[in-house]
Amino acid sequence: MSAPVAIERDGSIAVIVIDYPPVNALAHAVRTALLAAVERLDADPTVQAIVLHGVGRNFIAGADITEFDQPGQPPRLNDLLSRLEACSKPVIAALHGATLGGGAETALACHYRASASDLKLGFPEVSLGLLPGAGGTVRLPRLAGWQASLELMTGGKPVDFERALALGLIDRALDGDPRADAVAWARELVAAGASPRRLRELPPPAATPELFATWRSSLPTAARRLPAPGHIIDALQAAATRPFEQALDRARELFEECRRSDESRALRYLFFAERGSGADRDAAAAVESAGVVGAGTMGAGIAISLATAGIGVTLVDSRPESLAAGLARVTSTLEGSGRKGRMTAAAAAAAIARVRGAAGLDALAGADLVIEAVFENLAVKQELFARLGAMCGPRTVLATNTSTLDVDAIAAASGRAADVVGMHFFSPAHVMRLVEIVRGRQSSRAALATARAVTRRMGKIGVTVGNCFGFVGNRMLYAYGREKELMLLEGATPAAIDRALEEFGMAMGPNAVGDLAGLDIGYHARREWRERPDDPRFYRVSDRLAELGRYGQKTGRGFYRYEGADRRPQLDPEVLELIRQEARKLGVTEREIEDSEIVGRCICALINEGAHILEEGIAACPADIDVIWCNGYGFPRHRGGPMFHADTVGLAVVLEAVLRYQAGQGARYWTPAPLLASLAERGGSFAEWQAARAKRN
Ligand code: 3H9
Repeated sequence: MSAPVAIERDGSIAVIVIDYPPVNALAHAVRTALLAAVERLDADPTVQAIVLHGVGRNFIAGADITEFDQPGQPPRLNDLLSRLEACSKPVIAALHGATLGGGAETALACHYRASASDLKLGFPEVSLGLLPGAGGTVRLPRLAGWQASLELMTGGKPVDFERALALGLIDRALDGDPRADAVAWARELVAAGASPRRLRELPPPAATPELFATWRSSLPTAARRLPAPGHIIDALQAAATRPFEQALDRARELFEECRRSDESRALRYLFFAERGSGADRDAAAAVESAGVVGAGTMGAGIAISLATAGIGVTLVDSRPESLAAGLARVTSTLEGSGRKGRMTAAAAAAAIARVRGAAGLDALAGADLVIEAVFENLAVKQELFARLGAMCGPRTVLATNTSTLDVDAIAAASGRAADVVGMHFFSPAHVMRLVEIVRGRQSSRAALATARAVTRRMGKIGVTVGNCFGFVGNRMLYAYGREKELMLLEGATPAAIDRALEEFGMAMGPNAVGDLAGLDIGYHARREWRERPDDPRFYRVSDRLAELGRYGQKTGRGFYRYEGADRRPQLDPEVLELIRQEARKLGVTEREIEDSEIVGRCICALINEGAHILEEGIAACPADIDVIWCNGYGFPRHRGGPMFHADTVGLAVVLEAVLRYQAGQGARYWTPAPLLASLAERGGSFAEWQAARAKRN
């Protein structure tokens, strides 16, 4: 590997070149070399100005996140940036691409900022449970003001070139090669006698305490429960009231508190877990054309995702009215994205043009990939795969979007099981990033690699899982849902259950989720599940509601009642009465159920099922389970996912809870998974278990 930092000369202009793939993170080696370069060039009388340039697709993507698990090694980024800012010659940052976190802070410590138009400048630290800890909270307000600083840092979203220019963050636009243009501008600055401009020498703009108080109280509830957003506001407030150095020290202290928090550990873990283990070892086939069978909500969502990724799509539905509705949904959704600025109007029009409709499957004969999204019924899917298997070309990968059915049974019907995989999308498919890629018994490595590559190309997170009822996500959901249904019969109201789990951090309580997804969907899936528990209490309340036509939001009634324009969920005494009747019929005695039991039973059920899934090899590692639950089921990201959460609270604590529920509820659902029991007994964790396995392989 070449040196992470090099010095190149262009006459009296020196260029510090950072070349540290993949994203020029400010790792220890980079900081050390950068500091040495600055010292050397500052002392060199032949140098008149310095340009800071990042090789590759971006300037600097921030601090090296892998280093945050250990105490920092000098030089600290703060000290390096203070030295850079103190340089006696003009230092010019040549920005392009991702300029994030510590990268943006580096740009602010430079005296001048020039940028190419592909800039994405921002402070995403909050999404890692951190705050900009290398002077960003003190320097940015001096340039962009308080409002923009609060917005950028508590929101974490980067700004593009135009917004950065409007905020005064950019002094000069670079039209051609960023490095060469920045050197030319440095020469102009020298000729004009420009001297270093240090943000630390500017006073902070005026601010009132109310400004920060208002911003604090306007944070969303979920953000208010976490340390980082509040700490960011504290750091900015310190920058408004204290001298520069003291404000820097305060930001550094607050950063350290965040870095050590469980929330930040969890979010950093997810950052890497979601990126998987890097490049795929198996080669994927190129996918230029795809077919989607079934033009319902799911099929249309999948078609939108494929088309947005630049893949030509044929959407097939034998019912003309369904096909027309599906195509109309594709067009209106993409047009809406163009209008709302989620993509350019030209990109939306291009994506719309990539989707065409067809009534018959023969239109798919030459497709590279076909994804089925028809009614969730095994016989229907088997019949379809038999036809697809016979009619598609030998290179076509066939994917089923089933959420619970047996992928092997569907694959067998195709007559070419090696080409068949599961691709389980989540609804709405064009929004949700998760795809479970299901490995059938005979799925070829190439077919799986192709499904993973297409998933990545759509900007989604693909997790490869084994085949069983519900795969990873829905199988665990059944354990979680089973407990909440039992607790309904035992006396917890739907609202009490939802509130307790939302307090824990779930994006939505399970009863509200059921109403949103449609209680009929789960009802039908359970009828298709041959090995479902033979227990009259199992999903009794959901089943009764579905049988009464109370499907949830779409019928205006489910666990809750939805009335009025805002369709806010309202308690429904009829549902409470129905639950009491069902409990009486089943002989379940009602009792007071505390929030801690609601959360404990639902979350321990998830963890115990997750441990079974790991033992069976259905999930390759605990991180895969966590990625699935945080991206598909609204598990709180700041807890890192169910398996990370289990490690955080301690497996002995989880085991003790499982045994307590066993004593109260019986062993039917509450037998500890052997992996959980053995790890807990020897003081281990899922993370250690995974590390030991990775070492062996
Ligand atoms: C910070 O700066 C704190 C300071 O305020 C204070 C310090 C005192 N570190 O995402 P990709 C790896 S906090 C280490 O697939 P893309 C990533 O794991 C930091 N590694 O590419 C992956 O590895 P692999 C604030 C990093 O093109 C590879 O690079 N900054 C880092 O889709 C490619 O990543 C951020 O939060 C890092 N900082 O997106 C920015 N960044 O190939 C985080 C990436 O082994 N980064 N990697 O799987 C990003 O948002 C995206 O990676 C980026 C590129 C937009 C840059």
